[in-house]
Amino acid sequence: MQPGTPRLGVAMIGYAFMGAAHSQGWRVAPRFFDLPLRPEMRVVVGRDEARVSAAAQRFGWAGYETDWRRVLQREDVDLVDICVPGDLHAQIATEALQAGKHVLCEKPLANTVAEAEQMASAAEAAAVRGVFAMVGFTYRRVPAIALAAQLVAEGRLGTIRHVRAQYLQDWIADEQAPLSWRLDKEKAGSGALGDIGAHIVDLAQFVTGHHIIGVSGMLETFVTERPVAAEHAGLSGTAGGGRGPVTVDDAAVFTARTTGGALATFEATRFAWGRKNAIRLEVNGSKGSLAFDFEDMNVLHFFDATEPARTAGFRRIVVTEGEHPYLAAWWPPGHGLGYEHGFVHQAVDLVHALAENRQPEPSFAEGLNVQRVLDAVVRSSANGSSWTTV
Ligand code: SOE
Repeated sequence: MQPGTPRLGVAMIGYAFMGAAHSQGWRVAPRFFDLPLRPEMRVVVGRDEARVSAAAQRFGWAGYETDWRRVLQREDVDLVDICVPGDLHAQIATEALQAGKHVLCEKPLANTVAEAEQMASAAEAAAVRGVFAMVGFTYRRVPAIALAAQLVAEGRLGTIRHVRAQYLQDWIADEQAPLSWRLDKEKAGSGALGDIGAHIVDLAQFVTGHHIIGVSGMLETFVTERPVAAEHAGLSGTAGGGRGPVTVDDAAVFTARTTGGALATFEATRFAWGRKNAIRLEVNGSKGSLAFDFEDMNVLHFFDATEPARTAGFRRIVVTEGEHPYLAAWWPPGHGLGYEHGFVHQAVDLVHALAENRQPEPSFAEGLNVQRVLDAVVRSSANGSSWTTV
């Protein structure tokens, strides 16, 4: 980065799993990419002083605060990065935008469509003043996914006919796995649907360039009561005494139609034993197919149906060449990337958009669109899986 590069003061609210990942993004981005603004990790916010000060030290933040409203008053903060559960997104994002701070907000954008609408209109008003908001659908920044989107946009797949999207995890497949905020509707809004289903809705729309126009869905909660957690660690934790209700869905399955005339299927579950973070996306077009699985995230499979049938077959592209999206900044070919690189690329893309005074993508409007799809799935499921327009 050039000496004299203008600074971008960042405040991050929350410091758990997502906070650690975002910290990594902010810390590494300026070290590997030439950025037009230098992100500075000024302050991390959390309610528990002992824990937030330890997080500041560990993740490399210059300071900490225990009240998020205080950072909105700080002159040295230009951007607020929201990494807390969904019940706080609307309030923090709206006040931050009103205070003139750019916002990066974790997904799903909100817990309800009404909150997402409020956030999208706050973002629209702020954009007029050159203050921008983006939602953190990080998997868009996985190079193999970005390459898939490029191939579709270049017409290599022709007309898109099918999207098959799955997000499979198993971290609560054990019926004794304890409760956490992700299983609490008040905090998370929904379960697998919003937490991981939101990602595959975004990915399907991002890769194809289509939007979902209607759905037919089913939600299920397989385990309705679990032990209360004594300690939280990572996604789960250790069980303590007593039990409490699970108030969200464990799994969501839905079919959909898209603006481009494709038929799509979606499955999001935390009950797929052995599947840890399997985001699988398959797209079939009139001229070929693409397939991706995050558990082999440096690879994209491409079938080109215009090739002679005699030798045609799925091609396994190792997406680590300098000409692949984001890869010029990284390692020699074959030296793959990991989960955290999506957060680095997210910071890079956001910083470029801000420096160029343009709307970063995905915008809050796009986050609202995903929220409307999730809401349609909930309504459909509650109504015997009836066809529900978005
Ligand atoms: C838990 O299911 C979780 O951490 C999600 O909240 C993230 O968005 C996903 O990327 C990984 O899994």
